[in-house]
Amino acid sequence: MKPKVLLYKRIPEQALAKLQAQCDVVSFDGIPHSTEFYRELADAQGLIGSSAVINHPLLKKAPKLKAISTISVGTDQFDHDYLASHQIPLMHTPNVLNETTADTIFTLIMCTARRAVELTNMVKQGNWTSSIKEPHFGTDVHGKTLGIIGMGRIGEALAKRAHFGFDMPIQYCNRSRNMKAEHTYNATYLDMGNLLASSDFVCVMTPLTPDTHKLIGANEFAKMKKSAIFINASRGKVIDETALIEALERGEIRAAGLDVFEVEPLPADSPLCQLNNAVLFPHIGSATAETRLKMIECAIDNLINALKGDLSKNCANAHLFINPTD
Ligand code: 8YV
Repeated sequence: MKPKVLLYKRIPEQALAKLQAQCDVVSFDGIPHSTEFYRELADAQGLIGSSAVINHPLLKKAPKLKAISTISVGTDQFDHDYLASHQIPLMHTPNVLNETTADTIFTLIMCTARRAVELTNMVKQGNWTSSIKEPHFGTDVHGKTLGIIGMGRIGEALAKRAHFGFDMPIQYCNRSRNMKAEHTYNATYLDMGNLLASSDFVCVMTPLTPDTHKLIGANEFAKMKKSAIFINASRGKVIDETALIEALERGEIRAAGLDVFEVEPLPADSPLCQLNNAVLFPHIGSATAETRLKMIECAIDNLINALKGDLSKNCANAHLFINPTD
Protein backbone atom coordinates (compact mmCIF):
# COMPACT_ATOMS: atom_id res chain seq x y z
CA MET A 1 0.00 0.00 0.00
CA LYS A 2 1.59 3.26 -1.17
CA PRO A 3 1.58 6.11 1.37
CA LYS A 4 -0.77 8.97 0.53
CA VAL A 5 1.04 12.23 -0.25
CA LEU A 6 -0.40 15.70 -0.88
CA LEU A 7 1.68 17.68 -3.41
CA TYR A 8 0.88 21.41 -3.18
CA LYS A 9 3.19 22.73 -5.91
CA ARG A 10 3.22 22.05 -9.65
CA ILE A 11 6.32 20.02 -10.61
CA PRO A 12 7.62 18.65 -13.95
CA GLU A 13 5.96 15.46 -15.21
CA GLN A 14 9.19 13.43 -14.92
CA ALA A 15 9.59 14.37 -11.26
CA LEU A 16 5.89 13.71 -10.59
CA ALA A 17 6.23 10.24 -12.13
CA LYS A 18 9.14 9.50 -9.75
CA LEU A 19 6.98 10.49 -6.77
CA GLN A 20 3.94 8.56 -8.07
CA ALA A 21 6.03 5.39 -8.42
CA GLN A 22 6.40 5.33 -4.64
CA CYS A 23 3.37 7.26 -3.34
CA ASP A 24 -0.34 7.73 -3.92
CA VAL A 25 -0.13 11.41 -4.96
CA VAL A 26 -2.96 13.95 -4.77
CA SER A 27 -1.92 17.23 -6.41
CA PHE A 28 -2.99 20.81 -5.64
CA ASP A 29 -1.68 24.12 -6.94
CA GLY A 30 -0.88 25.73 -3.60
CA ILE A 31 -3.08 25.27 -0.50
CA PRO A 32 -6.72 25.82 -1.63
CA HIS A 33 -8.24 25.60 1.90
CA SER A 34 -11.13 23.74 0.29
CA THR A 35 -13.29 20.88 1.59
CA GLU A 36 -11.61 18.58 -0.93
CA PHE A 37 -8.13 19.59 0.22
CA TYR A 38 -8.91 18.97 3.90
CA ARG A 39 -10.64 15.68 3.11
CA GLU A 40 -7.47 14.47 1.38
CA LEU A 41 -5.26 15.97 4.10
CA ALA A 42 -7.06 13.93 6.78
CA ASP A 43 -5.63 10.74 5.21
CA ALA A 44 -2.25 12.08 4.10
CA GLN A 45 0.98 10.60 5.46
CA GLY A 46 3.22 13.00 3.51
CA LEU A 47 3.22 16.64 2.40
CA ILE A 48 5.49 18.14 -0.29
CA GLY A 49 5.49 21.70 -1.63
CA SER A 50 7.25 25.00 -1.06
CA SER A 51 6.33 28.50 0.11
CA ALA A 52 2.69 28.03 1.27
CA VAL A 53 2.13 28.52 5.02
CA ILE A 54 1.76 25.18 6.85
CA ASN A 55 0.57 26.31 10.28
CA HIS A 56 -0.89 24.75 13.44
CA PRO A 57 -4.59 24.87 12.33
CA LEU A 58 -3.72 23.08 9.09
CA LEU A 59 -1.43 20.51 10.72
CA LYS A 60 -4.13 19.63 13.28
CA LYS A 61 -6.22 18.40 10.33
CA ALA A 62 -3.51 15.94 9.28
CA PRO A 63 -3.61 13.30 12.03
CA LYS A 64 -1.81 10.68 9.92
CA LEU A 65 1.05 12.94 8.83
CA LYS A 66 4.46 11.21 9.05
CA ALA A 67 6.78 13.61 7.16
CA ILE A 68 6.93 16.93 5.33
CA SER A 69 9.38 17.79 2.55
CA THR A 70 9.73 21.41 1.47
CA ILE A 71 11.13 22.45 -1.91
CA SER A 72 13.00 25.32 -0.28
CA VAL A 73 15.88 26.00 2.05
CA GLY A 74 13.78 28.35 4.16
CA THR A 75 11.39 26.72 6.64
CA ASP A 76 9.84 29.78 8.32
CA GLN A 77 6.51 28.90 6.69
CA PHE A 78 6.16 25.89 9.01
CA ASP A 79 5.09 25.57 12.67
CA HIS A 80 8.29 24.04 14.03
CA ASP A 81 6.91 23.67 17.56
CA TYR A 82 3.97 21.58 16.32
CA LEU A 83 6.24 19.38 14.18
CA ALA A 84 8.68 18.86 17.04
CA SER A 85 5.95 18.07 19.58
CA HIS A 86 4.42 15.53 17.17
CA GLN A 87 7.83 14.18 16.04
CA ILE A 88 7.09 14.93 12.38
CA PRO A 89 10.35 15.34 10.45
CA LEU A 90 10.58 18.33 8.12
CA MET A 91 13.18 18.06 5.37
CA HIS A 92 14.38 21.00 3.28
CA THR A 93 16.77 21.50 0.35
CA PRO A 94 19.90 23.40 1.43
CA ASN A 95 23.13 23.37 -0.59
CA VAL A 96 21.59 22.55 -3.99
CA LEU A 97 20.58 26.22 -4.32
CA ASN A 98 23.64 27.92 -2.76
CA GLU A 99 25.42 28.88 -5.99
CA THR A 100 22.31 30.01 -7.87
CA THR A 101 21.13 32.15 -4.94
CA ALA A 102 24.62 33.67 -4.56
CA ASP A 103 24.54 34.47 -8.30
CA THR A 104 21.19 36.22 -7.77
CA ILE A 105 22.57 38.27 -4.88
CA PHE A 106 25.58 39.35 -6.93
CA THR A 107 23.23 40.29 -9.76
CA LEU A 108 21.39 42.52 -7.27
CA ILE A 109 24.71 44.04 -6.12
CA MET A 110 25.78 44.87 -9.67
CA CYS A 111 22.34 46.10 -10.87
CA THR A 112 21.97 48.35 -7.80
CA ALA A 113 25.54 49.70 -7.81
CA ARG A 114 25.57 50.48 -11.55
CA ARG A 115 21.89 51.57 -11.70
CA ALA A 116 21.32 49.04 -14.50
CA VAL A 117 17.51 48.92 -14.22
CA GLU A 118 17.03 52.69 -14.00
CA LEU A 119 19.37 53.30 -16.98
CA THR A 120 17.84 50.49 -19.05
CA ASN A 121 14.43 52.12 -18.55
CA MET A 122 15.92 55.47 -19.59
CA VAL A 123 17.13 53.92 -22.87
CA LYS A 124 13.82 52.11 -23.49
CA GLN A 125 11.87 55.34 -22.87
CA GLY A 126 13.97 57.14 -25.51
CA ASN A 127 15.63 59.39 -22.93
CA TRP A 128 19.22 58.52 -23.81
CA THR A 129 20.00 61.70 -25.69
CA SER A 130 23.67 62.28 -24.86
CA SER A 131 26.66 60.61 -23.18
CA ILE A 132 26.01 59.62 -19.60
CA LYS A 133 27.16 62.26 -17.10
CA GLU A 134 27.59 62.59 -13.32
CA PRO A 135 23.92 62.52 -12.26
CA HIS A 136 23.62 59.05 -13.82
CA PHE A 137 26.93 57.61 -12.66
CA GLY A 138 26.84 54.44 -10.58
CA THR A 139 29.43 53.30 -8.05
CA ASP A 140 32.22 50.73 -8.26
CA VAL A 141 31.85 47.26 -6.76
CA HIS A 142 35.41 45.91 -7.10
CA GLY A 143 37.58 46.60 -4.09
CA LYS A 144 34.65 47.82 -1.95
CA THR A 145 33.92 46.31 1.48
CA LEU A 146 31.16 43.73 1.69
CA GLY A 147 29.45 43.16 5.07
CA ILE A 148 27.46 39.90 5.24
CA ILE A 149 24.90 39.46 8.01
CA GLY A 150 24.40 35.69 8.24
CA MET A 151 27.43 33.71 7.04
CA GLY A 152 25.75 30.39 6.27
CA ARG A 153 26.00 28.26 3.13
CA ILE A 154 24.73 30.98 0.79
CA GLY A 155 26.78 33.65 2.56
CA GLU A 156 29.91 31.54 1.95
CA ALA A 157 29.06 31.22 -1.76
CA LEU A 158 28.50 34.98 -1.98
CA ALA A 159 31.81 35.69 -0.21
CA LYS A 160 33.62 33.43 -2.72
CA ARG A 161 32.29 35.52 -5.62
CA ALA A 162 33.11 38.83 -3.92
CA HIS A 163 36.61 37.81 -2.82
CA PHE A 164 37.89 35.96 -5.88
CA GLY A 165 35.86 37.81 -8.49
CA PHE A 166 35.87 41.39 -7.25
CA ASP A 167 38.74 41.70 -4.71
CA MET A 168 36.25 42.78 -2.04
CA PRO A 169 37.36 42.75 1.63
CA ILE A 170 34.69 40.80 3.51
CA GLN A 171 33.47 40.99 7.10
CA TYR A 172 30.51 39.21 8.60
CA CYS A 173 28.19 38.90 11.56
CA ASN A 174 26.78 35.53 12.53
CA ARG A 175 25.27 33.78 15.54
CA SER A 176 28.77 32.34 16.00
CA ARG A 177 32.08 32.29 14.15
CA ASN A 178 31.87 30.23 10.92
CA MET A 179 35.11 28.25 10.99
CA LYS A 180 34.87 27.52 7.24
CA ALA A 181 34.69 31.23 6.35
CA GLU A 182 38.17 32.75 5.91
CA HIS A 183 36.86 36.27 6.39
CA THR A 184 36.73 38.78 9.22
CA TYR A 185 34.26 37.66 11.84
CA ASN A 186 32.97 40.99 13.06
CA ALA A 187 30.42 40.04 15.73
CA THR A 188 27.14 38.32 16.46
CA TYR A 189 23.87 39.76 15.19
CA LEU A 190 23.58 41.57 18.52
CA ASP A 191 26.60 43.78 17.82
CA MET A 192 26.49 44.74 14.13
CA GLY A 193 27.38 48.41 14.62
CA ASN A 194 30.96 48.24 13.38
CA LEU A 195 30.06 46.17 10.30
CA LEU A 196 27.16 48.48 9.43
CA ALA A 197 29.30 51.62 9.73
CA SER A 198 32.28 50.30 7.75
CA SER A 199 30.70 48.33 4.87
CA ASP A 200 30.08 49.73 1.39
CA PHE A 201 27.64 46.88 0.68
CA VAL A 202 25.55 45.37 3.50
CA CYS A 203 23.93 42.04 2.61
CA VAL A 204 21.47 40.18 4.86
CA MET A 205 21.46 36.40 4.48
CA THR A 206 19.97 35.14 7.76
CA PRO A 207 17.05 32.71 8.00
CA LEU A 208 13.80 34.19 9.35
CA THR A 209 13.49 33.12 13.00
CA PRO A 210 12.02 34.84 16.09
CA ASP A 211 15.56 36.19 16.73
CA THR A 212 15.97 37.72 13.25
CA HIS A 213 12.46 39.15 12.80
CA LYS A 214 12.98 42.86 11.94
CA LEU A 215 16.66 42.46 12.78
CA ILE A 216 17.50 45.41 10.50
CA GLY A 217 15.49 48.56 11.27
CA ALA A 218 15.80 52.34 11.50
CA ASN A 219 18.70 52.22 13.99
CA GLU A 220 20.69 49.90 11.76
CA PHE A 221 20.07 51.88 8.56
CA ALA A 222 21.13 55.07 10.42
CA LYS A 223 24.49 53.42 11.23
CA MET A 224 25.26 52.65 7.57
CA LYS A 225 27.30 54.93 5.31
CA LYS A 226 25.24 57.38 3.22
CA SER A 227 27.03 55.77 0.26
CA ALA A 228 26.09 52.27 1.41
CA ILE A 229 24.05 49.85 -0.69
CA PHE A 230 21.75 47.46 1.21
CA ILE A 231 20.92 44.00 -0.20
CA ASN A 232 18.29 41.59 1.11
CA ALA A 233 17.75 38.13 -0.41
CA SER A 234 16.91 36.29 2.82
CA ARG A 235 13.33 36.97 3.94
CA GLY A 236 11.44 40.24 3.78
CA LYS A 237 10.49 40.12 7.46
CA VAL A 238 14.15 40.12 8.52
CA ILE A 239 14.02 43.89 7.91
CA ASP A 240 11.65 46.72 8.87
CA GLU A 241 10.54 47.57 5.34
CA THR A 242 8.95 50.89 6.38
CA ALA A 243 12.26 51.96 7.94
CA LEU A 244 14.11 50.98 4.76
CA ILE A 245 11.74 53.02 2.60
CA GLU A 246 12.30 56.06 4.86
CA ALA A 247 16.08 55.56 4.75
CA LEU A 248 16.00 55.43 0.95
CA GLU A 249 13.70 58.45 0.66
CA ARG A 250 15.87 60.50 3.07
CA GLY A 251 19.15 59.49 1.39
CA GLU A 252 20.39 57.84 4.63
CA ILE A 253 21.73 55.08 2.36
CA ARG A 254 22.48 55.23 -1.38
CA ALA A 255 20.27 52.38 -2.63
CA ALA A 256 18.78 48.96 -1.95
CA GLY A 257 18.58 45.73 -3.93
CA LEU A 258 15.76 43.45 -2.73
CA ASP A 259 14.66 39.95 -3.73
CA VAL A 260 12.26 39.48 -0.81
CA PHE A 261 9.55 41.57 0.85
CA GLU A 262 7.33 41.70 3.94
CA VAL A 263 4.34 40.94 1.69
CA GLU A 264 4.85 38.82 -1.44
CA PRO A 265 3.96 39.40 -4.23
CA LEU A 266 4.95 43.05 -3.49
CA PRO A 267 1.83 45.24 -3.96
CA ALA A 268 2.20 47.60 -6.95
CA ASP A 269 1.28 50.54 -4.68
CA SER A 270 4.25 49.88 -2.39
CA PRO A 271 6.41 53.05 -2.04
CA LEU A 272 9.36 50.84 -3.03
CA CYS A 273 7.96 50.70 -6.57
CA GLN A 274 8.30 54.47 -6.89
CA LEU A 275 11.96 54.65 -5.81
CA ASN A 276 14.69 54.88 -8.49
CA ASN A 277 17.25 53.80 -5.87
CA ALA A 278 15.51 50.49 -5.22
CA VAL A 279 16.09 47.47 -7.47
CA LEU A 280 13.31 44.92 -6.95
CA PHE A 281 13.40 41.24 -7.96
CA PRO A 282 10.30 38.99 -7.55
CA HIS A 283 11.93 36.45 -5.15
CA ILE A 284 14.04 34.76 -7.81
CA GLY A 285 16.85 33.62 -5.48
CA SER A 286 16.87 29.98 -6.57
CA ALA A 287 14.66 30.45 -9.64
CA THR A 288 16.61 28.80 -12.45
CA ALA A 289 15.30 25.74 -14.31
CA GLU A 290 18.35 23.70 -13.36
CA THR A 291 18.35 24.52 -9.66
CA ARG A 292 14.61 24.24 -9.10
CA LEU A 293 14.67 20.75 -10.71
CA LYS A 294 17.52 19.74 -8.36
CA MET A 295 15.51 21.08 -5.41
CA ILE A 296 12.40 19.15 -6.46
CA GLU A 297 14.36 15.93 -6.94
CA CYS A 298 16.05 16.40 -3.56
CA ALA A 299 12.70 17.05 -1.85
CA ILE A 300 11.14 13.94 -3.44
CA ASP A 301 14.08 11.76 -2.31
CA ASN A 302 13.77 13.24 1.19
CA LEU A 303 10.06 12.43 1.42
CA ILE A 304 10.27 8.90 0.00
CA ASN A 305 13.13 8.00 2.37
CA ALA A 306 11.35 9.52 5.36
CA LEU A 307 8.09 7.65 4.61
CA LYS A 308 10.11 4.44 4.36
CA GLY A 309 11.29 5.22 7.87
CA ASP A 310 14.91 5.57 6.79
CA LEU A 311 15.80 9.12 7.74
CA SER A 312 19.50 8.33 7.52
CA LYS A 313 19.21 7.91 3.74
CA ASN A 314 17.94 11.42 3.22
CA CYS A 315 19.24 13.38 0.28
CA ALA A 316 22.75 14.52 1.12
CA ASN A 317 21.42 18.04 1.15
CA ALA A 318 18.62 17.46 3.57
CA HIS A 319 18.36 18.59 7.15
CA LEU A 320 15.90 17.26 9.69
CA PHE A 321 13.98 19.53 11.98
CA ILE A 322 12.86 17.22 14.75
CA ASN A 323 12.97 19.91 17.35
CA PRO A 324 12.66 23.69 17.00
CA THR A 325 16.23 24.38 18.07
CA ASP A 326 17.67 22.64 15.00
C1 8YV B 1 12.13 29.87 -3.24
C2 8YV B 1 13.53 30.24 -1.23
O1 8YV B 1 11.31 30.87 -2.84
O2 8YV B 1 14.50 28.12 -0.94
C3 8YV B 1 13.98 29.11 -0.38
O3 8YV B 1 13.83 29.25 0.86
O4 8YV B 1 13.16 31.26 -0.73
C4 8YV B 1 13.54 30.12 -2.73
O5 8YV B 1 14.37 29.15 -3.16
C5 8YV B 1 11.55 28.61 -2.68
O6 8YV B 1 12.38 27.60 -3.03
C6 8YV B 1 10.13 28.43 -3.23
O7 8YV B 1 10.10 27.64 -4.36
